[in-house]
Amino acid sequence: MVATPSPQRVSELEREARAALAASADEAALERWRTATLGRSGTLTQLLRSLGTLDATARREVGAAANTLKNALEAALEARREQLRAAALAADVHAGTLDVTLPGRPRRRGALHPVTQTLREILAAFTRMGFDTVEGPEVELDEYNFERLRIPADHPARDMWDTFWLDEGEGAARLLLRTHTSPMQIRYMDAHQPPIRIAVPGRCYRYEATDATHEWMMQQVELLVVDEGVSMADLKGTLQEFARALFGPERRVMMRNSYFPFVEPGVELAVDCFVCDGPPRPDCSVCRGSGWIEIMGAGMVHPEMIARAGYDAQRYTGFAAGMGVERIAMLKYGVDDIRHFYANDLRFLRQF
Ligand code: FA5
Repeated sequence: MVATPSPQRVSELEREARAALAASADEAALERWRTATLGRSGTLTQLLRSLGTLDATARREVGAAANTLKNALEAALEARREQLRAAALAADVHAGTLDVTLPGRPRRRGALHPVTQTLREILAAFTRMGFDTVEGPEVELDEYNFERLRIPADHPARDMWDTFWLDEGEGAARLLLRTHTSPMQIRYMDAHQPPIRIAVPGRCYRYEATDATHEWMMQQVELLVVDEGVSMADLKGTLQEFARALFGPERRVMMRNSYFPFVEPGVELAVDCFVCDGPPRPDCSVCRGSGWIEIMGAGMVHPEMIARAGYDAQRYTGFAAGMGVERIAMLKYGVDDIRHFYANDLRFLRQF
């Protein structure tokens, strides 16, 4: 049975409710208080519902008082909740379970992959020498990867690059994963006129067994320079300046004869082995006892390619080079097995 609503009843209810609120000491008690007072069948809600039994004047008076009380009690509940929270925090601090003087936990910062760092250094060195950076497709046509580099279908030089063929196209239109970045020599010459001075970074793929210096996926940077009067001396000077910029003056570089169908003459650039670091050791897995690590192939652009690009082969000459970024990263950081780079082992990667 609910008491008849009256101003006295409102005051009485307020006294009781405030006392009960003051006695509620945790979140659960606050929730019980809210249900008992302001909830659907709470005391104040019932009082408001029974206002209809009063005459108009009394209803207005008691109604106003009850609504004011409702707002006041809601505010009092929030204030009590805040008070309890502050008290709990103070107790925690006092008990020492929360040390607000502790320094924040630092977030571990990510870093660029060592091969990416090396690639950026290589490109920066060539940018300083006036090269533009351009990129080409990883899925390439036989035409650009082989044919137009003077490696026709029956040419034994195809054996130098074990190829991942894609099951589409035939002959020169057959698709493959490029085995080197050299196809961009052709693509670029087709679309531009000399003078040309470009560096072409990119991933290359070879279907071959892996070992300490061979991966099936690796990155290369191709160089192509075509202009009037470009000579072997320019090639040598550019590569020596590059080796000095990346490895410092103390690492020795060596150029020796090599063969690539798209250059004439062809050379290979090697850097002395950082593992042996002196007289070569016969059991060294990195240089295989030779004392040298090959980092790139290079040479003078074959005159036939200059002519096929539509340039005057009497007037223009050029040089090209293709280097392995992982090999260079190995030399820079003294990594003795190329397979570490892509093994996704954070213990290895965090060292750089
Ligand atoms: C080429 O790929 C030629 N396109 C390079 C070239 C360009 C010659 C322009 C002349 C003119 P080669 O197969 O030697 O050549 O590879 C070039 C470099 O890529 C090597 O010196 C080596 O540093 C790197 N390389 C080759 N195969 C691998 C491999 N499996 N894993 C890691 N690095 C490799």
